[in-house]
Amino acid sequence: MRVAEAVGRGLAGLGVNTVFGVVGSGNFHVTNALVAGGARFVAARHEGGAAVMADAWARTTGSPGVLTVHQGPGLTNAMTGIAEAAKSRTPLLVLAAEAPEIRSNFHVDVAGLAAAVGAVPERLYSPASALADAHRAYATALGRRTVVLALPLNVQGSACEPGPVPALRRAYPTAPAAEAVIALTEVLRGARRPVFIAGRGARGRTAELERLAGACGALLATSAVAKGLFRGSPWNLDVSGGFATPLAAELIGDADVIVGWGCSLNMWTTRHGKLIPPRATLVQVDDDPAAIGRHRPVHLGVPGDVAETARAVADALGKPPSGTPGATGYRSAEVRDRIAGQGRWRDVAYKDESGGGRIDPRTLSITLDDLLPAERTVAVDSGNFMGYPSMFLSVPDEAGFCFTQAFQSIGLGLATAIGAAVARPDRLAVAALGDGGALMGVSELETVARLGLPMVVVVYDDEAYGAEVHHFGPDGDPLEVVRFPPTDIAAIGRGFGFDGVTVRDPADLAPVRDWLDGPRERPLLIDAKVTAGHGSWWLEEAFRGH
Ligand SMILES: Cc1ncc(C[n+]2csc(CCOP(=O)(O)OP(=O)(O)O)c2C)c(N)n1
Ligand SMILES: [Mg+2]
Repeated sequence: MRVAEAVGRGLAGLGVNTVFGVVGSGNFHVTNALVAGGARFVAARHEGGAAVMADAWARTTGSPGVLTVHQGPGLTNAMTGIAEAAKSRTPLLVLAAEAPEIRSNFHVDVAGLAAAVGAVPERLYSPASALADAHRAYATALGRRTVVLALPLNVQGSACEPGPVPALRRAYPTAPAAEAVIALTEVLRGARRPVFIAGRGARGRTAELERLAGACGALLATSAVAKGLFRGSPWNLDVSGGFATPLAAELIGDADVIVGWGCSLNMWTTRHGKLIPPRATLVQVDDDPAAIGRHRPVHLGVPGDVAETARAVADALGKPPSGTPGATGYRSAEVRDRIAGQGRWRDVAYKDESGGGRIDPRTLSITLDDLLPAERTVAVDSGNFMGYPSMFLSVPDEAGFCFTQAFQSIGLGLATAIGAAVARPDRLAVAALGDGGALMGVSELETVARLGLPMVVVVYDDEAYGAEVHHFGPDGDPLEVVRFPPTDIAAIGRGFGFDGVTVRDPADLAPVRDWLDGPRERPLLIDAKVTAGHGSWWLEEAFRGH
């Protein structure tokens, strides 16, 4: 058997069941071997899309994503998606064919490219070691790393004897140190207004965090990537950071203890530190000790798995002695009523600026929130518009929001929705894009139609790179380079096999209701011509980091 086939079958034997990619000569055999081993291959139209689909699939399922690309341009096309995955610590294995001969037109420095964007370079070193090499690469990916495995063409084509697939050593959760548990218990026992901010490392650990939060009276918030984690709790403040509601910002700003759980507490989650009150005790719990204090100094760092730490501290807290403030903490009837009344962005009054053939993006988002089924997965691209869907569209849980924004690249939103849709076919995928990001990633509209995904693509179309318009417009700079003539994106959608609707007014959304009523045979593209009178406050915040 050739190495390419042995590696593909070996990976399928490790449980790889879904693979994204674009196939050329260098990854043809390994991809077919994965398929022969039982995996589903999802063909994208651009490797940038394929990489993001694999990333989003991994985020949504919790299992490592797998991407396969052709040598040279196949890998360079995928680099933006690989960078996003690496920055997000997505478990992702990239099978990158490699032309090892320097005189080959396809030759690039695969390991150098991987390292340059923070991915882990790996390699099939020889026919004899190939299976063990692939196995090691997959195990590294399982530990929440993005791994680029170079598959040199000469090694791929050599014969090898496939041995048995060794069992994977899974990374087990790390228990927190006893002293750290005592220290965090003391902090929470003395807390009067504790707030938990949960990040991606807390996904799937809602029950343990809610139990501990109940025991110490903490309010609950998440970073943007973990939106939905505390859905349904009366103490849920939703997202902390640029997307926080005025009420969430006020209550977090009044906290005396803030605990980040599997959350980096970066500039976005803390509004460049402004959301963290200077007198608050800041704690960070993370299973990666290197993540603790990386973005902000903390008073107490607890290396350990989120669920194990929350369980241990809840046990240690026990029943609070009666009359101690820790018994109710921040959870007063008044706070609960305020969250119930003002806890969502749609509860915040605004002046509808729709008119003149353009719809206010807030009105658009609120109307869609009412129309779309609750069982949805929302994926959001980058740009000035990005806060509207992120803030106004509710999601069923943390798997219902896929936010590939660590690299702040535009053009990833559609592929994100595709990867999430493949992972969760039971949910309606909603891709929220700007016109710039939509047209950058446009080739994957064909993938949506070909796969028969019942997706809704909403384009917040201001006929501009709105982020740049609003960033530089106030300074009086010329804006011709970031403005575009009107484009009929609904017609483009129809060309790819979508139903296409142009929306200039809330009444134009009636066909969306009809589409949702069924049979949803074709995906739906909504080209919403949105008002663009002013920029968004969350982007001003994000630009501070540039
Ligand atoms: C790949 C990439 N190129 C350029 C940028 C710079 N950029 C940030 S936002 C933006 C505009 C996006 O336009 P659009 O998708 O229409 O969203 P809008 O800002 O208009 O709401 C651009 C060009 C980027 N973030 N990523
Ligand atoms: Mg735009």
